[in-house]
Amino acid sequence: MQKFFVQRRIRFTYMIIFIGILLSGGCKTKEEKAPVKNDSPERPNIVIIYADDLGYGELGVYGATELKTPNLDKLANGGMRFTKGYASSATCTPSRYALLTGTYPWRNKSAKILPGTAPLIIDTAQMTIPRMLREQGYKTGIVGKWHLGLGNGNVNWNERIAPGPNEVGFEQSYIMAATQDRVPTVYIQNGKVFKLDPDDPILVNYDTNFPGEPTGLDNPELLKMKWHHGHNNSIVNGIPRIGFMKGGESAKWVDEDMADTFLAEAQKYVAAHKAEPFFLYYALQQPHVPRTPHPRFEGASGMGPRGDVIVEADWVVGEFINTLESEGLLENTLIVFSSDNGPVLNDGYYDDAVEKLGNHKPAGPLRGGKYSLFEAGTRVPFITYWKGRISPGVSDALVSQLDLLTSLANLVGSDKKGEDSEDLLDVFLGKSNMGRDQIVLEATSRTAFRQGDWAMIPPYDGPSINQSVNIELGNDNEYQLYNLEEDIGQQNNLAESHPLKLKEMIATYEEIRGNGTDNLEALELK
Ligand code: NG6
Ligand code: CA
Repeated sequence: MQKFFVQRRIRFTYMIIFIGILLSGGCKTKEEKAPVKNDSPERPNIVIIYADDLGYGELGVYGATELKTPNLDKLANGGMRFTKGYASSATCTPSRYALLTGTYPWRNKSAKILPGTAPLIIDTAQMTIPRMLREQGYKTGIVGKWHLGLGNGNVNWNERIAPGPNEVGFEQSYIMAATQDRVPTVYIQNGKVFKLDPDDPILVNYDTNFPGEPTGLDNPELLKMKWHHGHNNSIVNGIPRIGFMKGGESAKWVDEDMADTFLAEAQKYVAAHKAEPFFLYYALQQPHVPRTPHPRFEGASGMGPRGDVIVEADWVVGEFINTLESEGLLENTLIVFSSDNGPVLNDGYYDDAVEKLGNHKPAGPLRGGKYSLFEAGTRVPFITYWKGRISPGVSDALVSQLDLLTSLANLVGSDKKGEDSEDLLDVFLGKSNMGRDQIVLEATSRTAFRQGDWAMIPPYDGPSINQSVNIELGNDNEYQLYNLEEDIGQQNNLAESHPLKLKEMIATYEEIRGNGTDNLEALELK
């Protein structure tokens, strides 16, 4: 009899312990998603492929029917496709800053669209993805668009240009300084202008032209592409640019060859480093203006140059992945694909982007576009792929490019973190659906807030539409509140009907953003 009770007590004790284990970790709630340290760090190669101005609705897998993107569709179908993946900003420089540093761009006053002469905006002591990986023994390289500034404010383009990518963690760099529409229109390899003839030095100025040099404004007869707004300074290859440039003839890029040039450099990088873990940031220039497809892609989309360069971008991604495959690296490489901001049609040149769009919807079902606080500004294609490791699927978790730094650190066994970067490694690998709770989104120095299914845009002065690009910016003198689950197109402002939700979101937003209570008071006055 006593033995029976002892056995019952033991069973009871076991049961209590079991329940205790369950409560302490077995059943995780949303609040408890404290980062799980990765006990078995790995060292796969890591590649981030980053498009420029590619919208949420641009790929077949994201709903495009008029535009064919077979290679990116294949990548997405073989990996994890995120439906709520965000760039940090609706323009390039701030998004790229956030991607590399894991820090919100609005914390850095210089993180705005930069001219080609701007100084480097990443502190050379700051943690970045390449620096973190380099500390872990990775080889690190960048090929493509930089647009994070170079030098200290007074660059001599004829000498070594520093600081730049090589001073913030990249051992190798082959870049364009800013954008394809900004001077200097040359490639820069490890700080040196590529193929520069010392007898034909480069001069760059964003304020005044060099005497006697033609411009888009004064010499329309020299143009093969016409400017619509802005873009009427120096002419290079018949294309008028932003900023003035003189000299450097032998170093000037050929716009139509840019995709092939960057692809070849990316492939070279892989071949050179296939024996060691490497990180490559492959920053495509498409479909940013000026849209200059190689002649073999001209007409490929039936949508004019904008569609053609998206087809071209899809092709280079396919070729690049073929290289990884033929080098036997696909099972040992984590690929992340995304875009720096949402889509724009007319971004300053007459290139038929509007006229030949047909039924294509660059932003898919989203409202706004590049420069906008509405969803299309920052919600972008976001794909992770790792053959044999990421089971193909679609994830609705809220993720940001900000999160890559801390998540990749966890993957490779580093304890480095970005200031605003969450560890979502399991989410990126498709093993968890618990993404971020919230995110602050930026668009040309204004910010909005997403929390769960809700998006909140504070009141802003300024035009509701940017007439030049014909994009709704999200400015309104009232608060805007949208339930994205029910209203992905942000048509019904629920601010009036959901005052408590609005108040709660403003409070959290201001806590993160550090705006004080100005906006909250304004709300209460209403
Ligand atoms: C804008 C340019 C636009 C584009 C953008 C930067 C004008 C009128 N517009 O100022 O064409 O270059 O800057 O785009 O000059 S981004 O994707 O690099 O942020
Ligand atoms: Ca961009």
